[in-house]
Amino acid sequence: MANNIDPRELFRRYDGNPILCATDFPSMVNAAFNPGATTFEGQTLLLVRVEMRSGLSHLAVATSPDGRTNWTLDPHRGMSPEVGSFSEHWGIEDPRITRVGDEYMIVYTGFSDAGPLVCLATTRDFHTFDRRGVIMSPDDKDAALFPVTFDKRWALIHRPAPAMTSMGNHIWLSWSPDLRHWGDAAVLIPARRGGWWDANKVGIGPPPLLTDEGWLVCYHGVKVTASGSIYRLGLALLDVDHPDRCLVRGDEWVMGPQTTYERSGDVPDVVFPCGWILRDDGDTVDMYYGAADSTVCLATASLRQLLDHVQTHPCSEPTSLDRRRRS
Ligand code: BMA
Repeated sequence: MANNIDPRELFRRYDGNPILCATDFPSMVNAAFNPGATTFEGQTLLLVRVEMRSGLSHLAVATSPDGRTNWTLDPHRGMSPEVGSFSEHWGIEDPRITRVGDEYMIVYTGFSDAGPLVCLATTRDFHTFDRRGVIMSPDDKDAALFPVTFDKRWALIHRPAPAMTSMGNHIWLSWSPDLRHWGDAAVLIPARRGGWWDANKVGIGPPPLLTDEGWLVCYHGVKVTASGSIYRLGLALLDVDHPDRCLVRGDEWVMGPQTTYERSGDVPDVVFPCGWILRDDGDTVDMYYGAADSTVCLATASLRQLLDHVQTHPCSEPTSLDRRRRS
């Protein structure tokens, strides 16, 4: 399936991709994609966005002993949109899971009557979910929590969409003392402009990953072309104690749609990760992503190589927002 893939690519696609698709589900569904990922009771657990043949999505639990094979879909576990809810009226999408102690914080998109917004729910078992409500009003999506607090405040990465779309959709960071009240918002990673691969629209991928050199961030950038949008992935590194400071941002994308399953599907030319897992060897990063809004796939990288890459390929052209924040 892999077409013209350069062996020097940082992320290596799993030979068995896609690891999950619509026909793996007991009932007829349209697509399975954009999974959140974590480890739970010694297994890899994915919270998969399942789009029904109504067009609306819910989240299903899939587990595997090795994160690659023998996936089990448990029909009794997962999250459905809350019945009668304004904020989840048209479904729930794109979960990012952050583990805090033995609690899992799930930040996901609610498709509300007023547009996409950001919701938070917590769970300890992926059977029952405690909804903590809407934490960002519309239009806002692509959000993830850090697993620790900074001076007793939680930090959330999110992506509001301005009414004036020509201003660009940037990645923001907001703070909260209690996971309910959010403020002190500022742009964290601005969309670039012009011909860049991440011009005009960017959004967080998986939750930030803590490393000795800072918080490693993988984000998607969207390039609009004559035949549609291309969703690719780039890297940035945030300060360990001050995650609102971007230490370095890579200039090149590190993964883009190349295989048939990424280039063709409901939405062609999309790679869209919502979860990654650092394995016990401390270096293997398994990244789970949606391919073409149709299937669930896996790509693996070395953490050392990701960190080296972002630090040796710094952005050569800071945006005006970057320059303002540094002055
Ligand atoms: C984004 C999100 C994702 C989707 C992607 C590509 O805006 O809505 O759920 O995978 O577009 O269609």
